[in-house]
Amino acid sequence: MFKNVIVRRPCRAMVDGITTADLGKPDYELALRQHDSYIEALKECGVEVTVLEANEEFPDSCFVEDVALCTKHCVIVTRPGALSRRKEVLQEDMQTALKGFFKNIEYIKEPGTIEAGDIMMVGDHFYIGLSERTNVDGANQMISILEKYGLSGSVVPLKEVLHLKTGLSYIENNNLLVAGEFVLSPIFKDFHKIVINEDDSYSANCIWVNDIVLVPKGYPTTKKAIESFGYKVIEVDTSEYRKIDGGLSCLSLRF
Ligand code: CIR
Repeated sequence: MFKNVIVRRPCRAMVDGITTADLGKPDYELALRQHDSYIEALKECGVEVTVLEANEEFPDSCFVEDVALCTKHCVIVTRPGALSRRKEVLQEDMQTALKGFFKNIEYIKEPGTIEAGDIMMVGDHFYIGLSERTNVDGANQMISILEKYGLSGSVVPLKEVLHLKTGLSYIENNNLLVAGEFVLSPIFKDFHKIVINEDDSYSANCIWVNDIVLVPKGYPTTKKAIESFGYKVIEVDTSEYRKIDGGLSCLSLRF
């Protein structure tokens, strides 16, 4: 169960966020309204939502998922691989929020890089994608820290996706949403897989919050497949975040 969520309001500079999507610039006003709906949906899942103010210094700073890994026993502050995002982890309000929730705070150090969008939690185990943002040193530091707290981690080399969770979401009860390069991967063979077809691959990024699954709006096949497993689904429109390669998981820290 999750009790808390941290989000950060998108800043105006989000329109210049890092992107490979080729879908045009986000509409800032619409992005704000979508963020409101995202927060409402999270509240429906029974969590307490901490909302940090927008920070114009960092265009991608609404994607708070990447700056920290929250576990049962500690929080690990990352070291983003994207240079324009590296100092996002130092934002004072984020540090203060994390310190308010966690007694144990750990940090990934140079030359390690890691963004927590590359990390998928399955119980006490954490799968870590090796990507353009997350290097071997960052992953190894993360695994050592996890082990110190009785948790474990393992690496997953990525080929195409930005982050591990761009193509994978664990929705508990051994159920895993999978798209693209992960569909046939032997690493995930023991999960019950819900395969997302190529055209809908954006919807492989969903979040489980206390037995409710948040699904991006506009993917009825994915929604039905998840509902058929007995989950309640809430759709949230993330069209403006998609334009800068972001999805549902990227927009929050859940713990
Ligand atoms: C970036 O490229 O860093 C942002 N435009 C998107 C970050 C998405 N975050 C995530 O998948 N956890």
